[in-house]
Amino acid sequence: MKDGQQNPQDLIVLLKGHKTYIQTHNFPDPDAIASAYGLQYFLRQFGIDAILCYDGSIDKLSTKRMLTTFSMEILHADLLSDMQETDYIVTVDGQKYNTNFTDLPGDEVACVDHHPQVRDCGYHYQDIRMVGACSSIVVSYYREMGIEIPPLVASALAYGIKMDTADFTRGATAFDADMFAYAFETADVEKLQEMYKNVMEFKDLKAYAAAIDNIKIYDRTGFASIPFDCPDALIAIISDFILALDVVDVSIVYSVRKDGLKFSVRSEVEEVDAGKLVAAALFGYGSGGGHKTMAGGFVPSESLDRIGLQYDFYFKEAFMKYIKVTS
Ligand SMILES: [Mn+2]
Repeated sequence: MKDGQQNPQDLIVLLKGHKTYIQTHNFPDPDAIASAYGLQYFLRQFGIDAILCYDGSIDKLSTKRMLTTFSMEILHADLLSDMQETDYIVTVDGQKYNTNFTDLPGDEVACVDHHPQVRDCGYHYQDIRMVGACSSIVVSYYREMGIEIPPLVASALAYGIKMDTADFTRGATAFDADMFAYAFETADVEKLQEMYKNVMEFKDLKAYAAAIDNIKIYDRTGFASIPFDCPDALIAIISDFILALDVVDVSIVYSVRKDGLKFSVRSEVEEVDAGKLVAAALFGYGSGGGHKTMAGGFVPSESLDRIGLQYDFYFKEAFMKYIKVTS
């Protein structure tokens, strides 16, 4: 199947009569959760009752709060023991075979996403568009089918768009702005505002402090290591935080985990594609990928053992080598 916009009617026809799950990428962020929730309500209008699911954890305050603010139910993979191989799965905000996508027993038949496709997943329906937020694509389904978005769902989708585009400053397109406007028309603005209050947890400060403590800047690229296990979403936030420095165009933050190093990479310059950068820099030892502006990666402990104690130095060299070649 080719990338690009699809007719949501085809998705409805495909799923009709099948037990359906909507799966987000592991450790879902607000855009992933909003997309799943928005798609769930959309499909329900056509008699398809989908179950939302994810793997990893929902551990950031912003994502945890979404579940209560918007009254969502999303099941952890551990609770899906009755999922059959014949059940259908729609992957949102990510794709089958991605390193951050657990392969659940069901059949991944469809995908709604805004990340570049790395390999053909054999989807029967795939709507993959290079836009700022997956939530924007979901909003467009409502508009195309002429369905009004109820306030809670509209607020969640508007929040997903705002968060994934960093308030329209990261990877946003005119389409995202249009879809935000469409969702905002019916959104419960108070609920949306609630999501912006008291957003930081006290324990997050430890990760900020560690990153600030050892940040190193080479040639407009900022590196910081967090010497303990830190949730994916928080590493990403710290990567954004370092990118906000006036002397930084590319930020690379990694957290030291029991099973390896978890990377979050950001770029705000055209010459450096964050997805390609992390894939190239980790090549041979781990894996990585993502968008031009934001990406992630992982290097397992076995690989770190091969690199040795100097892995900080190794990765700095690997990232800088790629940046020098491209810029
Ligand atoms: Mn997204």
